[in-house]
Amino acid sequence: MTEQKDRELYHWLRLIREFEGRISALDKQGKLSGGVYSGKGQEAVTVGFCHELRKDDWIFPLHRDLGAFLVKGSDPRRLMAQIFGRREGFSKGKDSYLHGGDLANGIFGATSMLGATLPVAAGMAFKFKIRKEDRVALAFFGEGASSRGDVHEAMNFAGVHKLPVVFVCENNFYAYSTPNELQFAVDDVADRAEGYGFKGDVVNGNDLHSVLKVARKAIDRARKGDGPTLVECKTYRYHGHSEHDRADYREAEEVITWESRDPLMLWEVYLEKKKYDAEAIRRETGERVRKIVDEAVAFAEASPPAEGPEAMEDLYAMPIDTEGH
Ligand SMILES: Cc1ncc(C[n+]2csc(CCOP(=O)(O)OP(=O)(O)O)c2C)c(N)n1
Repeated sequence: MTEQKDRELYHWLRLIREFEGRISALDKQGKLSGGVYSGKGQEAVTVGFCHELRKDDWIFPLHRDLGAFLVKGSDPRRLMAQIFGRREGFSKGKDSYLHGGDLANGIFGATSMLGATLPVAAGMAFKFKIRKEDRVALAFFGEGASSRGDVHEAMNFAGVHKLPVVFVCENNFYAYSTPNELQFAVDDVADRAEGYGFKGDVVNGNDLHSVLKVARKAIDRARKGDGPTLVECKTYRYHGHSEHDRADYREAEEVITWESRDPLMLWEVYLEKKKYDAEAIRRETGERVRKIVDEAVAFAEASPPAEGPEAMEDLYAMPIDTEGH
């Protein structure tokens, strides 16, 4: 890869970390309403997959995939306004982070029912196939969500129709406090792909190089019409399930072990080994992402909340007028 590309990928990793770090701090200051679900530690997954997508592809992120919005092209200022629940956010002040999609950038909003977006992703991929468009739908979900019936239906349907969809399981070892051994009886979630008639891959989700390689293959396969892939990324969330969860169900050693596999640190080692001026890249990137996040917070804080009557807007689709009226 070129130095420019290596720097660009580092920029995304750092921007997500800075953005989420700021949200955690704002939450502690009582400035946000609604839950905050930090993906700190999982950045290489969203960067690796979203970086390989085209603008006209669609993603279906869940509660811990805020980074996917940034890499797929959302304006950081509008994303922050969404998190503040302000009028300039995607939901125009009617919701916090969780359910806001950014339709102009091909990002479908999450639903509270985990896994319920996967059949929608399969449906969108079905549309692409019917229209003979070489576009891809990509759905993120946790290993906890993988136990839902919707997930089975989506994968089965996608396998039968060989749809251009990529299913990305972020296995961070805990669904809230439920560990893997109480979640599924197979070795890997990816083992299930065989039962649906398509390929399953397991990848180190903290190593951006590995994620990029698998992501490219899965996305190319979908785009070429060779059907779905289930990719399981083994990764770890440093924070608790949400900011109020101290995550006492984990051993300190386990957390430390994973922090020593930090995706940003690994990429910094790579930049050094490539003999770039890693120190300068680190400094310049840090300054740039801090500025982006400062501006996003200032924009969000200046954005007004919605007025009462606006609560009734955008609730229903306009009826389709078949009579030409
Ligand atoms: C169907 C459903 N069951 C339970 C919940 C409550 N809940 C929200 S997040 C969560 C943990 C999900 O774990 P996982 O899917 O592994 O994703 P992670 O939070 O680890 O990223 C639970 C149980 C929910 N939102 N939807």
